[in-house]
Amino acid sequence: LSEKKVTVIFVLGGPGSGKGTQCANIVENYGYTHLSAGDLLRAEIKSGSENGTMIQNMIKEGKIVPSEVTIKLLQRAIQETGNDKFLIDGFPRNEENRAAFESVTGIVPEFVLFFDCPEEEMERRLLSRNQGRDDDNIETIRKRFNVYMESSLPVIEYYNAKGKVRKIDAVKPVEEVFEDVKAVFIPLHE
Ligand code: UP5
Ligand code: MG
Repeated sequence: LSEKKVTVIFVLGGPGSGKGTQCANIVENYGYTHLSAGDLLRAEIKSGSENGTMIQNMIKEGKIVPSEVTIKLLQRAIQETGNDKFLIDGFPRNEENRAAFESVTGIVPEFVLFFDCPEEEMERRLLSRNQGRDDDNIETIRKRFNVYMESSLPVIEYYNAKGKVRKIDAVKPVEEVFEDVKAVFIPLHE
């Protein structure tokens, strides 16, 4: 992996802040490959892997899956595509994720796209998503919010201190949020 020069943007923000929605828009317009860590973990459960039950239990509790599991899935996905630029959505979620990814892959993100959204709006979105996700119930949503505040926000703070965070107001309608996202990407692609 290290000999292949890849560009990585971490897409972070709370549960239901719109990471997946906006990544789909970015892919359409700017040719990145979207890797959602949560989607990769959910696919791993479905595949019947030996880690499946452990992953399922952790997601149900809103806990962060051990980084070696998630990093292996991300590395495999990066290697499988022919692309050289990636949006990594929903990872790293804690300081250990962040440090392990950097040391295992040698990849440092170009920047962090941060979707900033109030909790009550995120809760409303998650409760009305209706895609049958095991973690979209009020008990698990509360746990996800707590883990986000305690473990994931410090990662965003870490990158913010390095001047690497591009913060987006994510409470607006999808199209308006994407206008702000474009303002971040246009200068990189002209
Ligand atoms: N929606 C989106 N944008 C909107 C807008 N501007 N206005 C109104 N509605 C909007 O959006 C959520 C819903 O809101 C959708 O119905 C959408 O239409 C609507 P979405 O784009 O799906 O938001 P997203 O931020 O992607 O929400 P998601 O629920 O996927 O975020 P999480 O971070 O909670 O979920 P993730 O899949 O990343 O992780 C799930 C779990 O996996 C974690 O809790 C954890 O247990 C585990 N995990 C790990 O352990 N390690 C990892 O590295 C990653 C995940
Ligand atoms: Mg998502």
